[in-house]
Amino acid sequence: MAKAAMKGTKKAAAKPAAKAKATTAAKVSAKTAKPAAKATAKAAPKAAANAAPKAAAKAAPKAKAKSAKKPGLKLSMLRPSVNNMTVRVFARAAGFDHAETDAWGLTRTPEFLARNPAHLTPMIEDKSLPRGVLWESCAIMQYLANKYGLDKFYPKAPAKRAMVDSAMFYLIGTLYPYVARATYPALGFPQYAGEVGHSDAHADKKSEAQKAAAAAIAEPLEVFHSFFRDGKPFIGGNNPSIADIRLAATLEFLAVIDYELPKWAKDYMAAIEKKLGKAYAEPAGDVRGYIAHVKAQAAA
Ligand SMILES: N[C@@H](CCC(=O)N[C@@H](CS)C(=O)NCC(=O)O)C(=O)O
Repeated sequence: MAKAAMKGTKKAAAKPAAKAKATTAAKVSAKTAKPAAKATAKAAPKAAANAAPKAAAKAAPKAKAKSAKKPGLKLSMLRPSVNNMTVRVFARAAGFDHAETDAWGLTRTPEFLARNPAHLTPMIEDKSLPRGVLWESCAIMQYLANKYGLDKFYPKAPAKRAMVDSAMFYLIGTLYPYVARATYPALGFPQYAGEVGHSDAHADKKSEAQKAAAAAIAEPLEVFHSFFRDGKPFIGGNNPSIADIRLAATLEFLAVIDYELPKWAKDYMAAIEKKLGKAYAEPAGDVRGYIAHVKAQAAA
């Protein structure tokens, strides 16, 4: 979404601190904090990631003091966005020591554009990346899961990983455009160029297009349930994968149009929130706060 469309919405969704430190200690820190692991995640990420502490200890005995350090992460984000919510949830659930910078009003500044010509958030900064930054929520989660060996969120086995990848590509390429067309008008976000909602068409035509998009959501939704979950609690099995985080966050937007989610989807979202706790609830609160704000405005 473009920043212009989000003007006046910041207060509703924003929390007082522009920079937030994640407090959740999770998998990453647990792995790197093992007493016998003398290598830091930075110095020997694979060793730390694969929990091969003894080998790592021999390889890098001097790094002991740093072993309890959680990986740092610089994340630029916008609070009302579910694309951003996805990475914010993941960063908390995976236990990164991350600093969030609210990019409100900054995405089109020359400084931001020089680093990220797509002007999109979420964006992470990481010196080991060829261009120093990375955007696209799914690519960010894949990269961080690869780098730190977060197999719980992104399985290593090629077949299992392929299902997670397929679910995420399907979401970004098929479900999300429907969700955007159905919800962006109500959220006050601009529609994509070339679409009815973005054109000078009569309001009736725009409303028709919005309704058609909302009606189209049911099919991919059912595919996530019957094909990707396939009787399991989550796409990832017994634990939410990065595809589950991406899906649950996306579905949050549907509340703005009072979309009647099937029971399984409501239960699924509740199960993710229960499993991830504050890691999910906190970023979700920003999106929900924004939705409550636009709904209150529409009702006034
Ligand atoms: N497919 C991308 C979408 C990212 C996106 O649309 N970001 C919007 C917020 S929802 C943004 O940063 N807009 C700011 C701008 O365009 O200036 C993802 O999943 O990360």
